[in-house]
Amino acid sequence: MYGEVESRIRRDIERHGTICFGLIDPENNPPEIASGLAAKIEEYGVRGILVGGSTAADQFEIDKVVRAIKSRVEIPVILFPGNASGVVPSADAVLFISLLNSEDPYFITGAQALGSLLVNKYGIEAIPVGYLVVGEGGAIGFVGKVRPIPLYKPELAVMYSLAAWYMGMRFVYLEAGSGVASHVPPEFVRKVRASYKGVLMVGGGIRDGATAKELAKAGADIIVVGTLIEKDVEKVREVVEEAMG
Ligand code: 1GP
Repeated sequence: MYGEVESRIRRDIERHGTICFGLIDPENNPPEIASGLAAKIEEYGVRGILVGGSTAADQFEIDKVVRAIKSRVEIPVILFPGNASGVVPSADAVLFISLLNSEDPYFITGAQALGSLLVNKYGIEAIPVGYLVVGEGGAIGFVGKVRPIPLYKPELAVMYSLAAWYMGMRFVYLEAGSGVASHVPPEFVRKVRASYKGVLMVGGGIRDGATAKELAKAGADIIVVGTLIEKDVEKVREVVEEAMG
């Protein structure tokens, strides 16, 4: 029923409880750098590489980065597109994201309609994801015209994640925004976990093992780190170890 990549992710979660993904932004990391970082974090135990970002628009460059990473790692390389131009042929799968709390229908269904033709043409496995931006929101909050869910109002995220489930979205991604000061609080994750049955991803502002451990205990299935890979790649090992407990 599930595609190859999704099945593998689910097996990994079953085996480890919580797993980590590394997000590599092709705008900041040329192919040689990106592939070196990916190889390193694979060694540290990261179980998937996301490639994309809210402002990454150069399709040729994204494809070069994906191909370079794929030549160095065995774990799946999954697109994390900020727009239709984030879909490139060489990836193993794509997070087919709907930004549920955007105020602009373009980010909920418009970009998806445009991107769908490319996903189909390239034959890429699509993983349906309800994307919720919470708190500060960072660049995606701005670019995606988001009405962010306040960090003290997890009930709103519970509503959205239930709606995502009923609409058939097998993953929900709670996003605080890349590089933000405040990550999604564990209590917030716990509340969503209590009602959402799908795969729960959490990312934005996660920089240490203790935080990863708390979020894993609160019920996150996948913890995403991005900025830390560029700033202090060795520390990703600690995040992975604490998340997987
Ligand atoms: C952003 O959740 C990811 O989409 C990662 O955030 O860069 O803060 O780790 P960081």
